Amino acid sequence: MDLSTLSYQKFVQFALEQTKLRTTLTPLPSQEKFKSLKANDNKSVLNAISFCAPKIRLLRSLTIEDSQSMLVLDFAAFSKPEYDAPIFCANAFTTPSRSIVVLDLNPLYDVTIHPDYKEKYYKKLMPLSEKYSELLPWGGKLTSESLKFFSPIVIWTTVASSQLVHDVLFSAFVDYFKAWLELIDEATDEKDESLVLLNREAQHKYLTWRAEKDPGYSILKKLFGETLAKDLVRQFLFDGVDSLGSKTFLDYFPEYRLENGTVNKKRSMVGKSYETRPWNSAGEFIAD
Ligand code: BLA
Repeated sequence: MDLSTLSYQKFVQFALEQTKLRTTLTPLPSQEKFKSLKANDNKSVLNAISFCAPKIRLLRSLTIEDSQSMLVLDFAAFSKPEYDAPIFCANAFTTPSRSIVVLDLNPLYDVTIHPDYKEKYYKKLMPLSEKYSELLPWGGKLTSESLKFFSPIVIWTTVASSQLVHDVLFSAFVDYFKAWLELIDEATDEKDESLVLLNREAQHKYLTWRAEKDPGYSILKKLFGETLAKDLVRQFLFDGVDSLGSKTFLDYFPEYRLENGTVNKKRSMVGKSYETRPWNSAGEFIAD
C-alpha cells in the first residue's frame, strides 16, 4: 500500500495530550541532544522527544517516517523506581507490505513467576487482549526470551499494512496508553527502600535486554551509522541502562556468554517459539 497516507505522529500527539491532562511533563536533556538527529538517507523524517514527570522517569518517543519505504514508531514510558508500574511499550515497523507491532504494558516482573504482580495489574485489563485479537492477531513465533518481558495483554502481530490496520492500531494504542496512565495515577510510592531497589533493578534488566537485543537496531545502524545508533539506543531509547544499575547484559543473561567472554550476537539462545498466543483470555499461561 501507499504509506504516504499513514503516520505515527497522531499516536505521539495523542499520548502527549493525554499525559498533559494528568501531569506536568518536563523535557529531558536527551530530547535536546537528539532532536536534530538526521538520517544518512536524507529523506527519512525523524522526531525524537523525551520527558519526565513527577511519577514518570522517562517518557520518550522516536518516529522515523519515509513514505517510500517505512514508518517506525518506538514509544515507551517508564515510571520512577518508587513505583512498580508496568512499562508502556508501543513498537511498530510498517513497510508498504507488512506491519510488525508490539503493543503492551510490559511487566516489571515476569508474570509467569510472579502471579501476584499479574493479578495486581492485568486481571482487570484482560478484556483488552480479546478486543483486538481478530484484527491484530498473534504474530507467530518470536524470540522465546522476549516473552518474559511481555504481559498477558500483549498485542504482538505481523499483518498486511492497510488503512484499517493503522486505524485499529491507533484505537488499541489509545486504549493501552489510557490504561497505563490510569495505573500511574493510582500508583502509590513504595516506602520500603529494598523494594524500590528491586523495581530499579527490574527496569535496568529490561533496559539492558532491549539495548542489546532490540530487533530495530540493524535499521538504526543503517540509518545513522554504528556510533550514533549506539548513542541513540543507550542515551535516548533506553536511557537508564548506564545509570540505573551496574550489572551487565551477561550478568542478567549469562546464557549469551561466548567462550571468549563476549556477548553472543544471536538474538535468541533458546530459539523462536510460541506459534500461538501463550495466554488464554483469563491471562493463564497455556504454553508449556
Ligand atoms: C521484529 N520486533 C520484531 C519481533 C519482535 C519485536 C518480538 C519479531 C522477531 C523476534 O522475535 O525477535 C519487538 N521484541 C520486540 C519488543 C520487545 C522485544 C518491543 O523483546 C520488548 C521487550 N522494530 C522496532 C523498531 C524497528 C523495528 C524501532 O521496534 C526499526 C527501527 C524493526 N522489528 C523490526 C524488524 C523486524 C522486527 C525489521 C523483523 C526482522 C527481525 O526479526 O529481525
